[in-house]
Amino acid sequence: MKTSLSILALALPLVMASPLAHAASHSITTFIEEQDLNGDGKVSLAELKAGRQIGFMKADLDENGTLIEVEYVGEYEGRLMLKLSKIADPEKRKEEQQRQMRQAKVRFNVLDSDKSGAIDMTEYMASGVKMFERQDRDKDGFVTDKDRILLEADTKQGKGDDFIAP
Ligand SMILES: [Ca+2]
Ligand SMILES: [Ca+2]
Ligand SMILES: [Ca+2]
Repeated sequence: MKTSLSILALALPLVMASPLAHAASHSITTFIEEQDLNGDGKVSLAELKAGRQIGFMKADLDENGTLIEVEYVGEYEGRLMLKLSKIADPEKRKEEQQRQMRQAKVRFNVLDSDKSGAIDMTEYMASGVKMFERQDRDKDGFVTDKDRILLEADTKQGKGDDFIAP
């Protein structure tokens, strides 16, 4: 009994700080964490493009140059599981997983802009560039922590958006 109680006490703050509390500004922080390849704390468009290219190649399991749904969703699921492992509550984890996987399928259809049933590199890149431009709030060509602060201020005034990285 004593053991399970102390585990609960340990787990609780983790749940509170979980990615479930997903603010728009949080997505810029995640974006920088994931896309800042040279570790200088900001993301350039060139970095974004390089990262997108690697991501695409990783997902393209049969290496035919396009991503079908199972490839796109599968690659996302791998990264998602890693993130979700930080959520202590198994119920919450499952709920979040189902929600995120539903969104991944929706994103697949959005990314497949010509509705060919597969995402090609052009489509994948275009969505990355669009995402970059939206995150770069001050339009200086880099996504930085300053953009996160700007977004936070805009959100407070009701001008921010809930754009989620595809
Ligand atoms: Ca493929
Ligand atoms: Ca397509
Ligand atoms: Ca910027």
